[in-house]
Amino acid sequence: MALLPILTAPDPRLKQKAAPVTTVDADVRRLMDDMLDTMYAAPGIGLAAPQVGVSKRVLVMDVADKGAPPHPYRMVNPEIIWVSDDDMKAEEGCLSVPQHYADVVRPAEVTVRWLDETGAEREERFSGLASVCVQHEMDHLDGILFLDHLSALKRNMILRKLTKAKRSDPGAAA
Ligand code: GNR
Ligand code: NI
Repeated sequence: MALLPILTAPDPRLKQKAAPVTTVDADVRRLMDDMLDTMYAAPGIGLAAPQVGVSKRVLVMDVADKGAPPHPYRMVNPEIIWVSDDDMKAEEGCLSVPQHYADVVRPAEVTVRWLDETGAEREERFSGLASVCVQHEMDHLDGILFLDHLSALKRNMILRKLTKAKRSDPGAAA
């Protein structure tokens, strides 16, 4: 069990495109376990490796209802292989954009293909909150934050507040 520090915007490491994983080895498995510990502790429903300063195409998520058994996903090199024609709008937050929330429009459903923790290929169609979450996490792998889906006016307003918050409490941001 290890908790990793979560980077907050603005941080250049959150803007970088992460590199594919070449082998799903013990190090990658430990990274995903540590990311799940960090995500549950936050608490959050998803976490992408760039948020903990690791520039690899790795994400974890668990959108199970509170009280229901946990249902963690560990995804390596995920790819969206199908998107629905219809869109959905949902309010999003981000552990790297603390205390700010905004509506984002995305495809309502997506099919994702990835490697699991054993290196096996998996594929699943997601809808609802799971669809929002997996798209939000995959954006992180390409250096995209939910802020980048907003108008420049809204984005810059939030970024200015985050910069100010960091200046008055630099320890709050890793
Ligand atoms: O915990 C999280 N909640 C959330 C809510 C709505 C849409 C997306 C998310 S993901 C977020 C955790 C996070 O920042 N993952 O990158
Ligand atoms: Ni996020």
